[in-house]
Amino acid sequence: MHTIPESHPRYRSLITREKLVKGFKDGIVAPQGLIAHGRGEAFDYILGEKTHDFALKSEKAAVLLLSRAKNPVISVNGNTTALVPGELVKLSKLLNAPLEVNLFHWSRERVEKIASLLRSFGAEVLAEGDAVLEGLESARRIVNKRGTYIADVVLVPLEDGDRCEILKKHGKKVITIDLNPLSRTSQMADITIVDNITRAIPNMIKTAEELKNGPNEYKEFEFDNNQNLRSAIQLICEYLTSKVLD
Ligand code: PTJ
Repeated sequence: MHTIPESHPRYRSLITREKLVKGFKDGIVAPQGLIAHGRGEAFDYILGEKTHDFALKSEKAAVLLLSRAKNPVISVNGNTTALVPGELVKLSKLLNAPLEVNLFHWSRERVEKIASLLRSFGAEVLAEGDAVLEGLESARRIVNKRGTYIADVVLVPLEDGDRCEILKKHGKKVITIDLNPLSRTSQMADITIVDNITRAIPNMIKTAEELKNGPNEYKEFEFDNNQNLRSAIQLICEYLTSKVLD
C-alpha cells in the first residue's frame, strides 16, 4: 500500500481506495469493482461522508430482521471483502449468519481467494456454489444449499441490481447496503442502508452487541423503507441546493 500521510484532508477516503487497489492486486476485487467504488464515493461525497439518522435507523432495522430470521445469510463479494473482512466476520458470528461468497464477475479462483481470506479471520464461509437461484441468468445465480438457497433473510451489500428482484420472487427478505439510493437494488430491497459499508458494518456490529445485552429498546422498532429512501434523496437535494445558494 502507498503511505498516505494521516494529515491529508482526504485520508480516510484515500486509505479506502488503497484497500481496494490491494484487493485488486491480490485477486480479491474485480477490475470492475474499482469503478463501482468510484460511483459509491461520489454519492458518499454528497452525503457528507457520514452516517445520517436515516442510515442508522435502517442499520438497526437490518440487525433486528437478521437476528429474528430462521436462516439469515450475509452475501459477500470482492469489494466488501477487501473493505471490511474482519468486521464482516464479526457481524456474521454475532448474528449467527454465515458468509456466502456470491460474485457477479465469477471465477473459481476469486471465490477461493475471498473464502480463504475470510476464513483466516475465523469465519464460516459458504463457497461451494452447489445450488442455483432459479430465474437469474448472471453468475449470481450460483448460490449455496446452506446459504441463499434456504435463507429467509439475505444481506446483499454493494449489489449490481439483478438479484434483488429474484430473491424477492423467491419469498426472501432483502437488505442492501448501497450509497446510491436511486439504484435498482436500493429501490427494490426491503431495507436499504444508504451508507458506506465501511461505516455501516461497524454500526451494525454495535447494534448486534447491544441487542445481545438487552433487546428492550428494539421491541417497538418501526421502519418504513420508502420513507427512509426519501430522506436520503432529500438530503442529497438539500446539500446540492445549499451549494448553489452558497
Ligand atoms: O465482486 P463481484 O464480481 O461480485 O463484483 C462486485 C461489483 C461491486 C463490481 C458488482 O456488484 C457491481 O458491478 O456493482 P455495481 O452495479 O457497480 O453496484 C454497486 C453499488 O454499490 C453502486 O450503487 C455503488 O454506488 C455502491 N457502492 C460502491 N461502493 C460502496 C457502495 N455502497 C456502499 N459502500 C461502498 N463503499
